[in-house]
Amino acid sequence: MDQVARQDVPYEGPERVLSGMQATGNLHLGNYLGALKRFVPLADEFETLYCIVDLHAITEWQEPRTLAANTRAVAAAYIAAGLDPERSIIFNQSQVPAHAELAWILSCVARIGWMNRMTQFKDKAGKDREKASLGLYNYPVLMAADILAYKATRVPVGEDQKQHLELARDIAQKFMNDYDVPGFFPLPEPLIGEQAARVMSLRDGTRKMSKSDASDMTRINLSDSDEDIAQKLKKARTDPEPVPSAAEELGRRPEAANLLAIHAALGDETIEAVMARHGGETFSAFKEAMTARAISVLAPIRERMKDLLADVPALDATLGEGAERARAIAAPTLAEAKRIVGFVG
Ligand code: AQP
Repeated sequence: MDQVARQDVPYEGPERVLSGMQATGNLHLGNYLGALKRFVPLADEFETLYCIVDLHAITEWQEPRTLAANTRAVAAAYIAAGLDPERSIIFNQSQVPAHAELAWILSCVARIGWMNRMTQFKDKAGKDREKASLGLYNYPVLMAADILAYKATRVPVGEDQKQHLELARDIAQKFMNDYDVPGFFPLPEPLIGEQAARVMSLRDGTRKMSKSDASDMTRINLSDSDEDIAQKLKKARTDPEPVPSAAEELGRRPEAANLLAIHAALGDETIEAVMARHGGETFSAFKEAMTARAISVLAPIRERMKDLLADVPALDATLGEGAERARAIAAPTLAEAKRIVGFVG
């Protein structure tokens, strides 16, 4: 990333937290441990906005009815995981036009050279890059707009989003430099968890757990039944050695390290504590403990999601109210950005 000269004018607005998740499919344990679980305590400390990023979702093809269902499923997951829509602003991005409008302005600030370095685009577009949508390429600029429209100062994300956050900071800084408006935007800080910042596939400890992985056995979905959870953990790949008991072993044993990290994060304890208790056991014994813990955490979320999804009008009303509150925060920032750029009206 080209370094953008930093101006030494601090941002003086309020602290604000924003994050989002795509409505591209079932949320999984990686989304939960890497991001969603961490959203909840932040609401005690800060003004929080959590969106369902449906504009981002269509950067890859989404069947319209499935997109609508997935949008509601993510909203339900937010609430089921413990977010209170009275305290946190929960909404879907497409209901707030400021995201797309600011994204256009910021697209004209971001440089193609910066965008070409984004590893997520390279991963998602794969070899057939010419056929990827322009939206997929521009995804990180829209993400910068999501954050900067609210002048959010902190963004809880999994480790895979770190590069996009750095880009958002560079875009904010270049906007302020180009238009000579120091301190207009904050330089948002990623909040990356110490635990489970990168949950890996259950079938390959070197690949990230992902919604778009063709095999459902690679991930635990928040909608999975107890039986599914048990089955997936039973089949999770391990190695022939017993459960590790020392940190030095973890580097060469990615699948074992991943299971230990998941178990630790689900129980809010350290990997060291898990190794002290389970080190030397067989994986089948450890997986039983893991299954019990995973079900005890995930089953209540799943059941609450089902209840919430049974009342679609209520869920849509919650999203509508959230969007109204979000529009009220974003509107003055967008109006000011337009004025700064020189737009009339
Ligand atoms: N495996 C993961 N470990 C930790 N955190 C993760 N996140 C995603 N996967 C992991 C975090 O979850 C948040 C929401 O992600 P997203 O839905 O916006 O998009 P994503 O990162 O592209 O998630 P997926 O599941 O990998 O989707 P696909 O398969 O569509 O690419 C983010 O904070 C992300 O860091």
